[in-house]
Amino acid sequence: MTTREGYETAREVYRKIGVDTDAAIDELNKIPISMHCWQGDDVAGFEGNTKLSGGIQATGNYPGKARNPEELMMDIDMAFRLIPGTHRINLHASYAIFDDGDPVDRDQLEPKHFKKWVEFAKERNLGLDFNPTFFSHPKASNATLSSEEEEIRRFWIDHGKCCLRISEYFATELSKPCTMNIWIPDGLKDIPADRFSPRFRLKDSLDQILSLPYDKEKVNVAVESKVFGIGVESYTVGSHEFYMNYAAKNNILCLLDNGHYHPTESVADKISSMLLFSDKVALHVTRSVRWDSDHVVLYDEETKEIAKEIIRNGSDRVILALDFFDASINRISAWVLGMRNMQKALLNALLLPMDQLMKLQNARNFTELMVLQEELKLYPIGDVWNYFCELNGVPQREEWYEEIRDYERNVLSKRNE
Ligand code: RNT
Ligand code: ZN
Repeated sequence: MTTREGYETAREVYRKIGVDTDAAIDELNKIPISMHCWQGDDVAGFEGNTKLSGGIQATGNYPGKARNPEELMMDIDMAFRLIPGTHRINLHASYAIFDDGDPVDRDQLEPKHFKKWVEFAKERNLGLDFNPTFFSHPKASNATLSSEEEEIRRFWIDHGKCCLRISEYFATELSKPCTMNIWIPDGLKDIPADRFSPRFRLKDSLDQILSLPYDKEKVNVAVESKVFGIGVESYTVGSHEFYMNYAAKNNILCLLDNGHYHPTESVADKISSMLLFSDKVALHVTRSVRWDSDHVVLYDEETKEIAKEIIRNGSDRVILALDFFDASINRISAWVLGMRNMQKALLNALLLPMDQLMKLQNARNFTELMVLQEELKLYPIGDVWNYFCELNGVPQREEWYEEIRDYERNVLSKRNE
């Protein structure tokens, strides 16, 4: 059976429950996902400081990691050859490219340090998103935007402002809005004496960064909270309540990373509440195994539930990015799997007879609702997925892995640490 024949049979199966598979495919093609550059090199960046700090960790030492901009770009290209659709790249400030051999510190970064990334994105019709880097730096060893040392806090405020200018430059050059996400690692290992003052300073620092005039149509500023990090287990300055209130009051975006909540909390459940009170919400989709471990996104229940909420509430209202860093497996496979899995989860949501399911809920017919939801799990989504891959000219099923194997043999295995 050809892919097309498989698809036609599946289309008929879905048609019987009122689902239009062609429409689902069109819709899926319109949803860009921001692929995080930092999976390609274990969040190392190009500043020559390979020590990751800030309570996050990439574990493993799988060979072949990208060591410079050329290699990272090559690897991103390889990944995008295997991922259906046109997407975005999420950069961190630590991925600045100083080609005149004249590096500057993070409080001096300028758009020109990201010119090569803009050229790269332009040639490929990709969008760019951005993140100031408030970790892996000597001035971040204690605290950043919440620091009690005014000189340190000033440095990081200036970094935030530089990044806002760079984000605007991305949006202008690419004629696509750029999301700039702020996450800081500030917190305390043990019981604080004063929870208020660091938060007061963080609020003031954010106010100062955002006092820089910028075009709100071009740059979506987002703030990302966290429950805890390694070494800062007892207190996180940028908590969920802090940022949710800050974002609401200042009309910026709240970013929800599904690794950043208590393990029984569900980010899928938060999306509808956020969207009742703001236009948009931003997401970092990841997989936490017992803690914010940043494992590769799978096609699992949590991801599917998040995707359902994205589709139910309007995919144009959710700014979607991935965030994980696994150094124990082929890094390009990690990207491809995470991206394809997120897309599969979106497709799964697009193939649900949403109206019918909602009707059952409203009629409080919970038996039939459960029956249908369970039976839908074995509907032939795979045939629709394969056809979607064929339409986009990327390999189907596990066939993509062969290309990674060749790339590993011909390119990655020749890289030495
Ligand atoms: C850390 C946050 C943050 C980072 C990236 C590298 O816990 O999730 O988003 O992962 O900025
Ligand atoms: Zn994150």
